[in-house]
Amino acid sequence: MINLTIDGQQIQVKAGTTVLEAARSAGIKIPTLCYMKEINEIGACRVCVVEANGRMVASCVTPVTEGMEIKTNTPAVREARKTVVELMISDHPMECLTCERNGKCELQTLAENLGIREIPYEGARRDLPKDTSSPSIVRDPNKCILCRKCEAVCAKIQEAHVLGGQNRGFNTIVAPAFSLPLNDVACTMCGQCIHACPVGAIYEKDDTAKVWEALGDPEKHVVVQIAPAVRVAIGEEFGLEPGTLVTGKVYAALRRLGFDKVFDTNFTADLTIVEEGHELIERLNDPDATLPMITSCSPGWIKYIEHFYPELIPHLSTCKSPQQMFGALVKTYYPEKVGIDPARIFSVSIMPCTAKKFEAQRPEMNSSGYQDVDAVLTTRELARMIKEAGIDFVNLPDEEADAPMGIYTGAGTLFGTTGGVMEAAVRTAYEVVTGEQMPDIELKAVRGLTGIKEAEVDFNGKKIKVAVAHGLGNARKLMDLIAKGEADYHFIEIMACPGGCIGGGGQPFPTNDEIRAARARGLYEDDKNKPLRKSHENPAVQELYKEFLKKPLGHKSHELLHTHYTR
Ligand code: HC0
Repeated sequence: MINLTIDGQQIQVKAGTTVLEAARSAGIKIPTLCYMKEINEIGACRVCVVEANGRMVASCVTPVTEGMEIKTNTPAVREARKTVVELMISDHPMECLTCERNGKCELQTLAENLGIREIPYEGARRDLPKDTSSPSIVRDPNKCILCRKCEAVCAKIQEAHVLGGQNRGFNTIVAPAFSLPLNDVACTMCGQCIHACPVGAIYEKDDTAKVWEALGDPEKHVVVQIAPAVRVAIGEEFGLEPGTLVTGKVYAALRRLGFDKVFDTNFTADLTIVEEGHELIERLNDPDATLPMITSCSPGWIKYIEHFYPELIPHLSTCKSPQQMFGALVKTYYPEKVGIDPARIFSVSIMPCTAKKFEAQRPEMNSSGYQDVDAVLTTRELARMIKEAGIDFVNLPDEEADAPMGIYTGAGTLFGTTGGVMEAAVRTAYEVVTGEQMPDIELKAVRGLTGIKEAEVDFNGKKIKVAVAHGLGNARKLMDLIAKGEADYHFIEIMACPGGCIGGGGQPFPTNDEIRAARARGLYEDDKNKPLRKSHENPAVQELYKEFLKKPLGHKSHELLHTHYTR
């Protein structure tokens, strides 16, 4: 152990601890911009300067030494931090009022906390074009402060390695190799870079104008679906605690915004389980089938396998994601049922995910004869629309979703957290295979934020081995095992984002592990409180099969609910 003094406090920490972490352990807050523990410890921004034995050092990259004397709040330290931030602002566009991160920008907060009121320097502002090539993500290099957090998350958490430093000196920017457009590189559009960015240099493509226009068009019948993970996160935008379950308020808000029908993605999450469960059973019974089967509902994950492991695509379930199953049915089954011209339907989805914008625009996602999902909004975009409309979200009454496509079971809601698709699938597959009730429907082994989770379920003597990975770096580990022929699993769930959709790139700021865990608890609470907790028991799904699809994996299902991905 190392003994040192921080601001007069004697403390003891493990050898190798940085001054920043030592100070945090003593309850002393040092500001940072570029720091991410174990992910980005590069001392790029220098905001965390302190005095160590009388010398100014960046605390995030300075290890403690025996007898060290640290001072974090001297006039010289305060002045140095102020100068660092003033210099950063001197070449930063002063567009705070119109910036996506206005009010949630770490640089803005820092300037406020350091009492910066005037900028004594005039830096040269850049005027580089924004990269708007991606259907999901916009990059504004003019706002980039070169903290490299996006690059670190993309490389170390998602292992996609799409972003990196380009050029040198004053011309340095963080961008894809050769400054190619995001749409032309192996970007999965997961949006984890958005959460890492402390300023407004990366953000989702804003589709709210499209949706406002449709809502204002009397000829359009505007329907909406909300994804599982939105209901436990959007409350944060209105001051509620992370994980607060606000499903009924979201439905109420959507009606007040003018949507003609308010439905729920959880309905098609239940449907996905019925289709995917039967697909799994079919593969288990076929000695020539490709195993393990891997879930296909996370579009960032789909893009990742297409770029990095195309030879493993046959492992993917052919099921479309719940968003896209919903899109196909809302322009076929639903208009047929209620007697509307499908050409009038404008279908919107509210997602925690930026990659869903890309998924909706994939050319194969038009099996209804139209683009199945017309517009995708993130949780943050919906919150902005609610604010713009002046809706008092917190005091809204709880309302119900519309039938039939708003009815869901506890299994459907679990999709929003890592392990949830697996837990839901096992609940249904167990009963279909064994014809018996599962003794305990809660598959606790696949819950929680451990990167890769495993479980074995006994289907009446047949042992089914499953694995769950979240975050693409963890997915890569499982893919490498499969590629080497060393994975003895039957079924794997993969979600692109750490934590699953609760940690999606479109979720409120901030998103961290504590908040992910709180959001997951909200979904488990939703599941627990549902009278029906198994997808195949959803009466609206049963009615859909009776009236329209006829049977799982039948002709209509293949036409509307399944797809094939290409190398
Ligand atoms: Fe998800 Fe989904 S669970 S991917 O994270 O499967 O985005 O929440 O909507 O489609 O249902 C996201 C969340 C979804 C889909 C569902 C799946």
